[in-house]
Amino acid sequence: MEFHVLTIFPQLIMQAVDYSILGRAMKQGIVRVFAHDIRDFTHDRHRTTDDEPFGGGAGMVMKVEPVVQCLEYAVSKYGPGRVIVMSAAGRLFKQAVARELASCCDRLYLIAGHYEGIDERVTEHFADLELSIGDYVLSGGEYPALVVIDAVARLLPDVLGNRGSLAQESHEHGLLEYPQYTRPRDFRGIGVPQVLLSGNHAAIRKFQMEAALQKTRRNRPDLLGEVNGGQNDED
Ligand code: 9D3
Repeated sequence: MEFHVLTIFPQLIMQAVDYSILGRAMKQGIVRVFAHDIRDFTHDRHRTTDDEPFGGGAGMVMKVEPVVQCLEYAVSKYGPGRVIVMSAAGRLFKQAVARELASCCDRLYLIAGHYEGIDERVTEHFADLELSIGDYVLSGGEYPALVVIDAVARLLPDVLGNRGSLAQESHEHGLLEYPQYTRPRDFRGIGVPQVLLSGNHAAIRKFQMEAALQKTRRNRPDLLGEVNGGQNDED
């Protein structure tokens, strides 16, 4: 699968992508990542990619021409694909979206803006989807694009040595993961739950289910459809 990131920081994308499972998947040829420099598609002496917003307001907006020309160049060279604008105002990127993209797309174009946002004409006329990775303010779409690439790439057959459906397991049952422990059994007097050392597999499963439920209740009551006291969620 090919991921094409349109950005003014192409080196950031390529350097980040060399690490972890993505680096391996890329060497295996399962995943290919390209970073296209939006600045290469400016035509003025200062290589300007942003401008003041019509209607006023703080900050700068990424200009439509360099972004669209960059996209058209990449599409003409590599072929068509799903076009996604990374935006704080996008639809929330969830595991289900990652699964959908992994199964239905061979080539993704991820437009990562910087500044206060991208000229809406890019989103409205040249993109299929607008995605946010969560309710917090970042300074650009570069890390969000990397998040999408990582989440989608690890679902592809043969990435991670796959394990195919195992890679999807974590959020599938709607609970958070149960806590895990490894050696040593005693770290500075802090032990591990006895039952995990018991060899009683039925008891172990039961403990893990209860621990997962307890953790979900504490950290993500929204996943259980319970009322959140306003402690953990927004901001
Ligand atoms: C005027 C309000 N703006 C700043 C408070 C909105 C805004 C514009 C541009 C907020 C962030 C950004 C830059 N962020 C992204 O491009 C972005 C993003 C994010 O900030 N959070 C979560 N997901 C994403 S995807 C792209």
